[in-house]
Amino acid sequence: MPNSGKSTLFNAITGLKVPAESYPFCTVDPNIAVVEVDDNRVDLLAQMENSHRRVKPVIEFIDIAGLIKGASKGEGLGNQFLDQIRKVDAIVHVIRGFISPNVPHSDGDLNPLRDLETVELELILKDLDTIEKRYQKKFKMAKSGDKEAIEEIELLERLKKHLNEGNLAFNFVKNENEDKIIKELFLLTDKPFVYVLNVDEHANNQDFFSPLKNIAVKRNADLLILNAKIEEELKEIPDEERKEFLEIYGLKRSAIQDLIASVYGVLELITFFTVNQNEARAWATRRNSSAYEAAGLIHTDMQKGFIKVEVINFEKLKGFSNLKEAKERGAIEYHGKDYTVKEGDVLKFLFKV
Ligand SMILES: Nc1nc2c(ncn2[C@@H]2O[C@H](COP(=O)(O)OP(=O)(O)OP(=O)(O)O)[C@@H](O)[C@H]2O)c(=O)[nH]1
Ligand SMILES: [Mg+2]
Repeated sequence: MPNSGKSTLFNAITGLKVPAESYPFCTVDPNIAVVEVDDNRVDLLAQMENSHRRVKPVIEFIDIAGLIKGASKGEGLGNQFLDQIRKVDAIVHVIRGFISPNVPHSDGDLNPLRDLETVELELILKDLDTIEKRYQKKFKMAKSGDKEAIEEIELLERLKKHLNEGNLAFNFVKNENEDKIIKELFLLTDKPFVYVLNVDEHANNQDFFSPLKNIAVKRNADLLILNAKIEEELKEIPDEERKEFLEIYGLKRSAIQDLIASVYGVLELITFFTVNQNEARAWATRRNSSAYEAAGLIHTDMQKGFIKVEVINFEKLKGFSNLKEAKERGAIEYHGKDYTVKEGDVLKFLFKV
């Protein structure tokens, strides 16, 4: 929604901004921030192996304008932003939980659950439009007896019913083949969500919390409570004064890293590492990726010429002074292409060029 604190949170996030030039995929755009995912395991690995560089994964955040009632029918600025939503992997839905007479609320009073439902309804309605268009197209083909079209029509009918009942496409139970068909529709609600309730010190957050928690559980989404304004101010505060500043508000640490962790979680990402003299690096990959897929993230040559992978988990490696010692003591495992990469694995790919 407008005035829920999206840009405020976005500005807070950009406190962790890394120079966009280092990431060639990043267009220079004031509404896009490339943020490093902090992971001190990279620092420890770099120390251990005397690496020159440290590289951490990044997340690209895009700040869009608020959606209002009717956005799916072109009301407000929202429409052009619906297309931006289509391109992302996950949605951080910022919900207003602060009272401020100076900041108008487009629907009057403070009501986080209603706001959440208003915005999601627009996304759902837009998805229903998309499904309907596809349905009409396939309907003609189904009538002429096309077997695949008949199956798809049946799927689209079930999906329509699911959305009409107020559910997100993300929560639709589907098999692999159905998932492939649905992915082609690029639905707005077929993505993981993180809900952020943006509160301030005056609002009674407990009242809002449990209805939001219920819906988050139902959606399989994550829910965070934070104060975007404090997070934004925190950005300007020198490191040595931060602790004291946070204590004034009864906070232990900034919530931005929690937000990044949530995004990681809903995207089902895990971290693995590679390390040599040149660089210590953390990589993000989907849970249950194979070693072969992980190699492909790094380089296609590495994937094509894959021979085997040396594996030691970071937790185990910590017990040695470096990789060389771990190897001498027989702590390194060797696996093939099908090895399932685990959170915290330190990998070395052996490949022929
Ligand atoms: N009191 C208070 N004000 C806040 C808080 N978060 C944001 N604001 C204020 O609310 C106003 C709107 O915040 P924005 O971050 O611009 O809202 P937005 O969601 O980006 O709004 P649109 O871009 O119009 O959709 C600004 O004046 C913020 O300073 C908060 O936690 N407490
Ligand atoms: Mg904004």
